[in-house]
Amino acid sequence: MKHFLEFDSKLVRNQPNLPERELFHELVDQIWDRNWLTNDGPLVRQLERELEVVTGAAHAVAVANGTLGLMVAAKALSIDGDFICPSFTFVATAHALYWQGGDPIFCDVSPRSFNLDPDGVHVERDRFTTGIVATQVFGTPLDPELREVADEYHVPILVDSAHALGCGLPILGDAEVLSLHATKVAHACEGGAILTNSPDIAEKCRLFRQFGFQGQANVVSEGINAKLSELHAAMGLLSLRDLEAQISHNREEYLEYMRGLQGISQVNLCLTGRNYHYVPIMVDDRDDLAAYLLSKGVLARRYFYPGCHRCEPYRSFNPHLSLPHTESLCDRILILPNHSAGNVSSIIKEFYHA
Ligand code: T4K
Repeated sequence: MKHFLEFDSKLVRNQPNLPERELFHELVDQIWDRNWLTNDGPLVRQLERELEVVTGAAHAVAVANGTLGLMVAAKALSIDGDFICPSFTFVATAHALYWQGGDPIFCDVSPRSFNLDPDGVHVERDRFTTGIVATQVFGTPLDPELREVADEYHVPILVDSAHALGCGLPILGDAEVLSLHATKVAHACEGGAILTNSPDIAEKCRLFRQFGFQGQANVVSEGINAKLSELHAAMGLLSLRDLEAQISHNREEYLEYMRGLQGISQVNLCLTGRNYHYVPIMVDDRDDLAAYLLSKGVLARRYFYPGCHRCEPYRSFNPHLSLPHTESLCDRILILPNHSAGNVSSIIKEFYHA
């Protein structure tokens, strides 16, 4: 089978943003000089401080990727049994907690915000629910009522903020998790961070991230290896410094799409978060349009097809579960590349003979 690189690299597609090569080399030289590669190194700490400034969170705890961030944060919040969770999210949201013994109760999303619907949480929640896990899809804000629902039922909220860096959203969850994966608005190749305003939760996450070690020799709790390396932190720091420029570029592209897609009645350009990293459109004939774009050299992605509840192992647990809004979105949303807006819009016009 061909590696997707052979195929994808020729296409107009979303791609990682790279900082200046020389700046990366300078940081790599520093790492060499210190010969300090991982275990809470100085670049990791610097990245954490800069993430705190950018997000406004009191504490940022860097981790090896967003998935491990969700696992560590869920452990710190004791979300360890049934948890309410959207199905319109990347499968990592459900997998991370299921992997450590949690049981997702999939709940429908609002067709307007694409995010967890607080009314659905009221319906689905029972006395065994240990927490609410909510994704800020495309970096859009959660309904603040979720906080009230969580407080009413005395359960914590874990927010999957993998898409939301740079969106300026206030911290609503007890902990929130960023992804710094290569395809995100700022990235560390692989990486992530847990954000929280609680010093106790931050302290727990730091312990769990490093095998439960307090200091060099004392193991005071359970733990896992979720540490970020210095090399990854170097990339993360430089990428974070380009965040504002990246957002301006994304915004220009989004506005260009607004102009380019105007008047095509079949296409609904959806709202996106303030980092404008995702350009979602909603169309009824999504798969035909995606195939047409591909035939013209443009890779547009289906998000989050088919929906977590229709992925294994969850589908087998509850094969008849129906989440109408989620299913409608999974079947109609297409993410366009966040560059080449003019070109892609004209191909879409062609498709619809608009
Ligand atoms: N929660 C949510 C809501 C998430 O979206 C994610 C991750 C997570 C949690 C978990 O966070 P992490 O554990 O990943 O930190 C990607 C990413 O693999 C995944 O990180 C991401 N979400 C997910 C939504 O997207 P794919 O399979 O859709 O994309 P991928 O990796 O094939 O790349 C997309 C395009 O970018 C392709 O055209 C190829 C191109 N590309 C990709 C890479 C990695 C490049 O040109 N260069 C590259 O190095 O999963």
